[in-house]
Amino acid sequence: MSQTLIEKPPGNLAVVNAPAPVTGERKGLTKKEVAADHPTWCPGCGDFSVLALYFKLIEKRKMLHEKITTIAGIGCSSRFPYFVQAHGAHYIHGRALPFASGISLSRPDLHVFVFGGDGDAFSIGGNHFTHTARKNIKLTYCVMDNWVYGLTKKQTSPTSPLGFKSKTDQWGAVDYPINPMKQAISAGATFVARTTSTNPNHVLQMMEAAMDHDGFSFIECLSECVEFYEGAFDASNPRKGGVFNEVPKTHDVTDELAAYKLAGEAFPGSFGIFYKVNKPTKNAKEAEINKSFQSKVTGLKDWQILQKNFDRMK
Ligand SMILES: Cc1ncc(C[n+]2csc(CCOP(=O)(O)OP(=O)(O)O)c2C)c(N)n1
Ligand code: SF4
Ligand SMILES: [Mg+2]
Repeated sequence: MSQTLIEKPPGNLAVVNAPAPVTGERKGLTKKEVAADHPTWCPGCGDFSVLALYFKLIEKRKMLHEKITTIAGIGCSSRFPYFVQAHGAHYIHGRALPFASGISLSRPDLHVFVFGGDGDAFSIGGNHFTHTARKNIKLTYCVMDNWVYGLTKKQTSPTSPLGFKSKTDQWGAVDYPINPMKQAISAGATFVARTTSTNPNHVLQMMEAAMDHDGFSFIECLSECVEFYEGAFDASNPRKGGVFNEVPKTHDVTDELAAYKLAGEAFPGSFGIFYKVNKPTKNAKEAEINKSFQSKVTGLKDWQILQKNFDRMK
């Protein structure tokens, strides 16, 4: 398997693991085949578990190399695509979603997975999060929330709780944290779920449900940074004396207000699917426009139609 460096944006490395073409009968991949480099995360980092479950998902769903697309921004969690032996990119800080949107819109045969951290998603990438959600672009965004900037060694993140002492808040964080679940619901995400890396079966369950959703699916996955925020999620981990409560069976996932109420519960709150509705995706709407346009310009290829549009803007 060859690893090809593609043209990189200034300051960041984009890498594509280009699998060799396979002939003959195709089988799904095993974890061994899809695991690339040895992850460079600190021993005990919650991100290991998320990666292992992604491999499990690939294996379980018998996915093929060329159908796996893993995109991320910058951060410890965003190193994710480096460790997956398939197509992917470690893109610009906070810009994973627009990059992934382009792939999703142009390749309806793929399901795009985006992984990243709380800083990447809600600080520098905050706007992209809102707009990708409201456009209902078909992809899965799994934010590995550790309530801190890990890669840059302990700065306050948008999800750090009040009072958290960091390099940027020596006396404790004074800014109110954002609530990722509320943010996702109010932005228009059509699938909003919450899980924690300490419950592997649950993570896999959420990933599968997200992948099967036709629209923008968002998962907040608590993933402890053992180096800079040790014990942050103990209250949600039964092995550390905490409680893991699943979303009540009576919860109506199509009820936006009920989902919002769940999102407002005090930590550790509930885990599971908070919100899930079916709405036309941007993918479907664009495909519809293209189809009707193509009937008027028979004989032209997609790129020629696009070129015509650009020419019109000149
Ligand atoms: C444009 C730009 N600004 C700032 C940085 C520095 N930087 C890299 S990762 C990061 C935050 C990472 O935090 P998070 O997304 O929570 O990921 P984690 O490391 O915690 O997994 C920052 C500020 C950068 N690489 N590029
Ligand atoms: S610094 Fe924190 S988030 Fe980064 S690899 Fe280490 S434990 Fe994980
Ligand atoms: Mg983080």
